[in-house]
Amino acid sequence: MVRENPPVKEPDENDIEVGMPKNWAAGMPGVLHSMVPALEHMGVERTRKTLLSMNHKDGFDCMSCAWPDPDHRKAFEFCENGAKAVTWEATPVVVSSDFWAGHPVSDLLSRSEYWLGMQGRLTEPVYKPAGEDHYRPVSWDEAFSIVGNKLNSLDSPDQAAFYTSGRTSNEAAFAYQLFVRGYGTNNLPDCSNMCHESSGWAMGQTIGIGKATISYDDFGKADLIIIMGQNPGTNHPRMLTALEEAKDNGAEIVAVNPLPEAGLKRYKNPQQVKGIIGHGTEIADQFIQIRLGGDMALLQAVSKRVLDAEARNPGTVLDHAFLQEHCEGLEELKLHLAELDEDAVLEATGLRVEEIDELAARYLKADKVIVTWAMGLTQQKRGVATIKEIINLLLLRGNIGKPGAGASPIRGHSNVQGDRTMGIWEQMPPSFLDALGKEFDFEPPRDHGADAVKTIQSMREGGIKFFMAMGGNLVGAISDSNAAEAAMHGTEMTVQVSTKLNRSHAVTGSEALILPTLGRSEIDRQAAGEQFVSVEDTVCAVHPSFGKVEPVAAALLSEVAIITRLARATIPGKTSADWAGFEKNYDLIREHISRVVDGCEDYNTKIRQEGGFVLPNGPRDSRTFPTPTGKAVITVNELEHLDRPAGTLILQTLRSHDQFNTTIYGFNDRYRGIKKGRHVIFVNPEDLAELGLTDGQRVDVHGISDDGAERVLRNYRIVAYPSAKGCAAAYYPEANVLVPLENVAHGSNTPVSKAVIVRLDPAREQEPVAPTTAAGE
Ligand SMILES: Nc1nc2c(c(=O)[nH]1)N[C@H]1C(S)=C(S)[C@@H](COP(=O)(O)OP(=O)(O)OC[C@H]3O[C@@H](n4cnc5c(=O)[nH]c(N)nc54)[C@H](O)[C@@H]3O)O[C@H]1N2
Ligand SMILES: Nc1nc2c(c(=O)[nH]1)N[C@H]1C(S)=C(S)[C@@H](COP(=O)(O)OP(=O)(O)OC[C@H]3O[C@@H](n4cnc5c(=O)[nH]c(N)nc54)[C@H](O)[C@@H]3O)O[C@H]1N2
Ligand SMILES: [Mo]
Repeated sequence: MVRENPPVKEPDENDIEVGMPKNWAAGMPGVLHSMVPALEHMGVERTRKTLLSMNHKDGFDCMSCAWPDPDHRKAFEFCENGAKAVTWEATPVVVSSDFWAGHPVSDLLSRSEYWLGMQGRLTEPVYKPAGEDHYRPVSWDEAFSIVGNKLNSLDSPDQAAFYTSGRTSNEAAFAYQLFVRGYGTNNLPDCSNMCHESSGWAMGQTIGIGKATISYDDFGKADLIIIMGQNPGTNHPRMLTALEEAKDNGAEIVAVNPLPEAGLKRYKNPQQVKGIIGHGTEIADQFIQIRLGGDMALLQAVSKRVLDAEARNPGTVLDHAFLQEHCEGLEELKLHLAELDEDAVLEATGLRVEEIDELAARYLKADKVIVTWAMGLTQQKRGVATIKEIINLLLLRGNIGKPGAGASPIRGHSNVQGDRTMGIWEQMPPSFLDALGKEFDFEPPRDHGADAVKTIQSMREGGIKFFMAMGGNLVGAISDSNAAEAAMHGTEMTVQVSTKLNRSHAVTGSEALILPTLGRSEIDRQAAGEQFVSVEDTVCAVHPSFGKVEPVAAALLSEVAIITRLARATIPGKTSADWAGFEKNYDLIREHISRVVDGCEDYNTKIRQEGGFVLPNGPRDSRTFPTPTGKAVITVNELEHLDRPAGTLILQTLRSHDQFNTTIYGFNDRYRGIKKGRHVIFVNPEDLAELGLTDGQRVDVHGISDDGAERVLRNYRIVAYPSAKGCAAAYYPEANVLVPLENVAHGSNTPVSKAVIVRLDPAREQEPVAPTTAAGE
């Protein structure tokens, strides 16, 4: 079954082809696109076992995003990008034992993320001793004792940090945070720190819980769905089916985005005849092309119009009974918004008054409103305040805690929400720590730990010397790549638990280990038999996930096995945890989860019910708000927007259609008309004219910041693109070199990846440019 790695072909960035962007998403081409690489890489049998069991009730949970499964699952309930994710994981191509001798770390450092990922699955633990440039295979026992000895030699547990990426299962996450707290630190940074942290903060402070207040079925019941700062056609493609159903039921949809994203315009559903041969469904009734960072102003302006309408017709607009019984802070909001500077709103949003009026009219007409959002809102300096304004707007008309209405952050990684529920957070509340300590007879550390940005800052200052990652690619994902890599290089030991190679395996501490692990699609056999794991989706539904294909290598351990064996090598007897028992049978872990994690009582029983179970959620279920006063808090937020010095642009960093975060599947961004390359910057044609630049020209993109450090992306091709005026876009993770580490959102400390001030200079070395043609199908 195992295959040698084929030579990896990378495109020449000078041959990028640029065609017209698409105005529709998915449809049959989407499904076909997904099947071809799967069949090519995995063959018929493995393709059948993976693609056709993904998202089925006895199959595994798709690892591509946290979008929920409807109860009525269909055979096609996977999407093009889900298929890419599973093909990437379940590939039979492996990194062989002799790979390491031929590829020193210095060679890995010169390789792209694409090349690294294409080497195939990691199959055996490897170790790089201090002072050496090569990893070499080691036994599992050797690996655990190297790590355990290192951890026990540190002066303080706070000199270690333990990262988690959001694919880790609930069982592994629970065991991991127990090990880390048993060892003695709360340094548990995670990908969420760079992702929906702003949502968690804003919602926690206003409605008392940082999770969506809707269930899957609410989409079909809504009158109005407002999608802000999110590109579902690429990043949550199955959401388009829910939006189509909502439209069929009469809902209006508004998209707020600086870019006219394909999936927000029209959707061709591959499961319906009209999606295969017809025009598909028009998705957005109104497209609001907002400037980067302008959402806070837009939301305040709409709330002001709602309050004005109430003032004109008292008693008829606001949900007075709801506000009276469940909310506080309305009067302060009224006073604040009465002073709203409409000129500042137009400046911040770049919109016309009529567009804002139209959105307000739609909001006032609708009885049931859902607002969804993703990275366009969270990765902003004022991301927390912006999301608080969403809550304000929803509360005014009682749009929380009733069918068809609510606040819905759409999570990214498939189990990032579950990981948080299980205690992966550097700031878990005392009630959780108390329960954990009681359950396992130890005293958990109480000081808050370091988040992702603080971990890098602490490494730079010599504080954190040991770094372990349960999945992910922190140096690839975090801002200020050069600074982050220098900090990581300065540590004493790095340990990566991974399925495939990435940049974080090349940017090491003086000693480094790679511990390969099973993917979610693979069968997990332990002493007590085949194990399943559990995950939580973006609407708080928890369900089991069963691996289906043979593991790609016999030596692979599950994440749970790696954590429990490491705990035995590092902190035997420190807690009362039966680590060996955990590894044998994950039911034992779930028994503890039942007693420690709120809402997970009888976990082993509930997880075995058909379809799993839904975690309780006070605002959604009963309009109870677990805030200090028991009321939802309407907040007052000072309007702020970005100043853009003359001659500069605001840049957002986003995902192409051919990537999963730092994993690059390919070099096309079909919906945006890009083929064979990623080094492009999308710029509005009017901005180009003002800056004296042209489509196709090569430029160096300079990040402008106060610290005077040089941050530059060289030789990028300009693509004239209908982005909002003054707002450019380039692909993450490459563009991370431009984002200063200190540029973080107020409150959540999330890197501001969607608002970087840049200057474009003609490239130092001019390269020939391929002509613009109509690329794409
Ligand atoms: N195929 C695939 N699926 C994925 C991922 C992937 O990389 N590939 N990543 C997963 C993860 S971890 C996450 S968090 C999600 C990310 O899902 P998204 O948040 O959809 O991801 P981005 O590509 O960052 O897109 C941000 C969107 O917000 C818009 N935007 C940017 N700034 C602003 C702003 O100021 N205001 C408004 N209104 N809009 C703005 C952009 O134009 C873009 O459409 O997707 C998940 N799913
Ligand atoms: N500039 C900019 N930066 C960003 C963002 C942005 O929009 N712009 N988005 C941010 C967001 S939303 C996020 S979530 C982060 C993502 O940050 P991360 O989660 O750290 O990054 P990923 O690229 O998702 O991690 C991919 C790696 O995970 C490993 N992996 C995959 N599956 C498994 C598994 O089952 N188990 C284990 N142990 N390992 C596995 C593989 O080795 C793979 O190389 O990036 C953030 N960074
Ligand atoms: Mo994310």
